[in-house]
Amino acid sequence: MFTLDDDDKVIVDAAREFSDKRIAPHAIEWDEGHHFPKDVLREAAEMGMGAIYVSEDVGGSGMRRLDGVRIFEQLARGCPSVAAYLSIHNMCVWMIDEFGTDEQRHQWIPKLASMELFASYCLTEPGAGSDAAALRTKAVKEGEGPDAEYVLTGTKQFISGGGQSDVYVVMARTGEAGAKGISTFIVPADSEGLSFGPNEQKMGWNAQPTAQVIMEGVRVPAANLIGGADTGGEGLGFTIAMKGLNGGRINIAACSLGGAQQAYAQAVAHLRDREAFGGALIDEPTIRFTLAEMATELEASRLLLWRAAAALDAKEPDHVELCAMAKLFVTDRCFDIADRALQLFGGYGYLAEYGIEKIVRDLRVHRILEGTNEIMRVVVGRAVAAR
Ligand code: FAD
Ligand code: 2MC
Repeated sequence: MFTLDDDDKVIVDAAREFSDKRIAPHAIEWDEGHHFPKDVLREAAEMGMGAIYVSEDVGGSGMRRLDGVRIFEQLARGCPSVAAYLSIHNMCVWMIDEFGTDEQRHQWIPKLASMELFASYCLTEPGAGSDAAALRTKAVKEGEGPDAEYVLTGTKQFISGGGQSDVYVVMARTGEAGAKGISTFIVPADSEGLSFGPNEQKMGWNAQPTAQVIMEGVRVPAANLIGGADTGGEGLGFTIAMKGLNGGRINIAACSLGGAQQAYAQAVAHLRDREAFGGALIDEPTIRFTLAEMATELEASRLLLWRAAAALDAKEPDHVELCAMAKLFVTDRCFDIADRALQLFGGYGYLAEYGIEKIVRDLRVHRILEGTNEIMRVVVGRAVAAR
């Protein structure tokens, strides 16, 4: 697991080359113009990155989580925001693959894998963020048999891809209060009663939209309940959402790692060239100490991330807390690395044209979303206390 074999290298090199050629050269411009590069994401999907760890019989790439985090690290070297949207899309596709009926898998996944359709994950609400099991969006079943429908009413907050995605994977309440009363639905963008808030103005993550998803009596066929209406899909939604997030959390961490690795590499190059006090700044001992710490933390981040991804692949009993540990450690450390890279750039680090301040802005939100880093401490703390 610690070194890449020839097959691993092919995957990582392909992702790196794609990132270098198709993402990195445009990242600053996309950030400034708030441009969501759907065409480039579709090119990534042509290479198998639309459904990385999804079954091959429905068009997925059949790769491992370990491959996934390595791919997202490379893509995020080009742009953390674009890579992160792709990671959320992948999370949604995996949820349909893992928990959907065969009919749902065949109906939705081929078009999601090719990214003819884009997907968004809808858990958070204005009144329920960290306490996700308190969500209030309602789904009421009407009718029975093949004509049965669910009617969804409620608002989802901060939805990545909101307004631009074609498919919304929505967690809604079909039963009692708490986690056990939640179910997961596939809601197509053109459903009557579905609308979107304005694109939120954000500190970073500008190369993908974030918007409210508003459901006012949205009707979906009962066949859109993930897991199936006839086979007990009702009530499984919270578990489906959380299992999706285990993988989502390591993918977001991988996006932090890629951004930090890029900021670090640019800082090293800058310090080699930058002369002060009669020599190159990289020869200043305190600057070398800083770089040594950054390099060590990057390596430690990568190790924990790969460890968590391998644990998820193997469904090891402690994979939930390992994914939470990786999300907590990697997103915190890598934000700090990017911030130190900015400092090492001096005033140039603060200018948009070098791309470092963009990385800092993009990585900041990784400590908040897919479960805040305080919630990661809650998850790890519960596991520690239960031992
Ligand atoms: P709150 O839950 O109100 O938390 C406020 C503060 O209290 C935080 O610091 C939190 O850590 C702390 N806190 C809460 N509970 C505890 C506790 N028990 N112990 C200690 N501290 C605690 N959601 C989606 O469903 N889909 C998306 O696609 C999506 N994309 C997003 C994109 C962006 C750009 C952003 C900013 C958010 C996105 N989110 C998305 C929402 C994100 O997951 C939530 O913002 C996050 O889970 C926190 O919820 P909240 O904002 O309601 O904060
Ligand atoms: N993996 C698998 N199952 C899980 C799980 C996980 N990570 N977390 C919880 N569960 C299960 C848990 O085992 C329990 O099942 P059972 O009753 O069968 O034992 C059930 O879910 C309920 O769990 P809890 O009793 O722990 O629920 P609680 O309400 O106490 O809190 C908490 C759970 C705080 C961990 C959860 O609400 C949480 O993760 N909150 C953060 C929300 C979040 O991550 N939002 C991200 C939105 S997406 C996003 O930001 C994007 C950018 C896409």
